[in-house]
Amino acid sequence: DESSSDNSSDNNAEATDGTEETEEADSSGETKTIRAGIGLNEDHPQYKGLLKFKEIVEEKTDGAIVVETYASGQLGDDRTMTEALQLGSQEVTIPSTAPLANFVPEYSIFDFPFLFPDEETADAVLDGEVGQKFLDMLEDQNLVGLAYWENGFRDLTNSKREVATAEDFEGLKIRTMENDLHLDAFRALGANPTPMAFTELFTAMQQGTVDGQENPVATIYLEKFYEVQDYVSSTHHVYSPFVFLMSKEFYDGLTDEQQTIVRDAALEAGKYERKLNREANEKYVEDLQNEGMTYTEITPEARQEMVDIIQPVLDEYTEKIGEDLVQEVYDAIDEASK
Ligand code: TF8
Repeated sequence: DESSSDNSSDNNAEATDGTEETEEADSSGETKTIRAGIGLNEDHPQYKGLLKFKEIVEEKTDGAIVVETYASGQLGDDRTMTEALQLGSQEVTIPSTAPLANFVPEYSIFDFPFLFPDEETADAVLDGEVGQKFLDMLEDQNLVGLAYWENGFRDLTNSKREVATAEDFEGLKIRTMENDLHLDAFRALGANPTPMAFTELFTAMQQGTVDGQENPVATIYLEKFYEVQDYVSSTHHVYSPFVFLMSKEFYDGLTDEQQTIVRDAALEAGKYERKLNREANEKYVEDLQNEGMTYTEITPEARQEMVDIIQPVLDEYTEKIGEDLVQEVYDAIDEASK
């Protein structure tokens, strides 16, 4: 709902986990406070992963660092919270890579449809050299990327009709993340895409401003999209990583030991979050059907037709991102898939 997403200063936002503001302690420099904001609600593995991060950091630093967690877009959406980190008015957020392409254009590669064949390959590439190369690109944006977490394989939902083939996209008003590649790919499929922050999405579907959207089934179920959407298709068209971001100003102000603690905590909590996210996927599909949604399997032939239609868009973005870097990612995927 609108109220929870308004950008009230965090002095008014009540930390989701109830942690009291430690304003006075900060000024004396005894404790450091991490204001960690995410877009999804407390039921989502993204929040459970954040609580795990909080637990590890507060325990390992013996309370020298306190983590306040703000869920459900209380501090803003992916882009505005990332900007808050750049300004130093917030310390942690965990956006999808798609909106990060507005800060580092090369991040659009992660939204190449059908790039990662499965989660294991995604883990191997993201947690390896190539993944680290993309995290390093965040440094000159005043951001530190500490780890990749998992949003997941994205599926299409809409309130108009079953979508089983590329033709079925024709004319559908689809909300996309704020990412030019997503817009161009859905245009190529004949849809009518609109970029929109996640915090505005539920209302837009409720009011019929958009016919549909695309997100992993965890989000579709846990954010109750079944209340405003009738159809879901197993398009699995993009694997979305999350990036655990920390403001560079805050990170640089930590001791070497504290930097190691927050980095290791982000990695460990990320593995926990990926596990939670994956183990419930089948269940979410069943839950969505139980809530009345029609689930449409996309056949390999139908998926191949979508790939062929979108290919010219990928060729264009390969130019923009740089042939060599794109090839490096594909080589890492081939290597990991062996
Ligand atoms: C989207 C994304 C978001 C996530 C979350 C807000 O559709 O998938 O759900 O980035 O952090 O905007």
